[in-house]
Amino acid sequence: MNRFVVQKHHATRLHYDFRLEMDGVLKSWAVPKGPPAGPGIRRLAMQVEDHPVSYIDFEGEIAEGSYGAGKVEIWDRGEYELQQQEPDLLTFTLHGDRLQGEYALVHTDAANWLLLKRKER
Ligand SMILES: [Mn+2]
Repeated sequence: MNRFVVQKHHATRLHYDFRLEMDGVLKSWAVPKGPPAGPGIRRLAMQVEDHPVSYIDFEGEIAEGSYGAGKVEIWDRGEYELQQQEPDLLTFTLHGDRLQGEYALVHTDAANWLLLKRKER
């Protein structure tokens, strides 16, 4: 299984960086309101640049004056199973400490995606 991480990032604007280990990199989305707690909630997830896999364990302080300055803490981590991988749709099951179950990322336009939790089957 591949790994995922959610890093809570206290930058100028608080957001949660949702990252999936995929194809040798961390595919990354910035989620301003954080991952949805339950089904029926859609959260804007802006795709950002891929990060190196080594970043998966990063916690700490990004220095003042650097891009993304502020504290980064690991909010959740674990493994995931990929179910569907299409250009505009990813579905996967998360096995994290906080996030458990089936989620989807749906591409809407430009860098914008929606992160949602799917109903239990
Ligand atoms: Mn960030």
